[in-house]
Amino acid sequence: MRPTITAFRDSPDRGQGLARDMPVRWALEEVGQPYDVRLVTFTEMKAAAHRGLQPFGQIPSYENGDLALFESGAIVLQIAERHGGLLPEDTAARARAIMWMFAALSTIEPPIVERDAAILVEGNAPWFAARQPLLEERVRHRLTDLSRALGDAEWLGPSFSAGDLVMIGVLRRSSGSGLLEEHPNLVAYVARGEARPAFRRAFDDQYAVFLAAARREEEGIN
Ligand code: GTB
Repeated sequence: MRPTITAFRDSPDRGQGLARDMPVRWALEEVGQPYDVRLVTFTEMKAAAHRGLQPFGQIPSYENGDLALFESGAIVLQIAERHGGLLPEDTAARARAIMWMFAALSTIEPPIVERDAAILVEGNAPWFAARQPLLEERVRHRLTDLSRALGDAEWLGPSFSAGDLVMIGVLRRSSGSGLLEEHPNLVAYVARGEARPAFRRAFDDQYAVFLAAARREEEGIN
């Protein structure tokens, strides 16, 4: 059975691989599972048919036979549990890899997203300049602790796992902000993830979607 995922037809990240179909694509590539992608417009995402799969009208969703899932973290976990290679066999090591997936999504990502959102939507607000250092400090605090936890290790556990895949996906959102760059070990960690052939294949596939969208834009086609 070949799973189908959904992704933006016109991604606002313009090919940077920051939308959340990216960790799902990457996980599928890591385990060698071919998949189909259904591209959706913003209008389609908010329609009842898509909300039947993703109640919040967002991407990604995942369908495989009778199973339909949303939430990129849950989808990556499902892929990792269904196939070998992304979670250790040892029970305790497996639990720790899953713990890092949660840490990425519930401890590291929220301050990163909050800062990004403020830059995007509050840039002209009178409180923006006063609030920005606070938001930056929250990100810095988390990245400093993560940097210490990673230390000189290659990955968060004994070998690359779904925990690293999700964590690197989250950290990529901070690349170029100057905050990630305060921690050379995190920059190198992200680069190691990005150098994996499975990451490259996933990135190139989502980039091809961006190129098609850019071509349509150039030709004035919706
Ligand atoms: N918790 C959910 C998950 O992990 O699956 C969150 C899903 C989600 O945020 N999806 C976003 C979405 O569908 C796209 S990825 N948004 C449309 C909406 O809510 O109406 C988030 C995202 C969007 C854009 C960029 N970017 O431009 O850089 C990066 C990430």
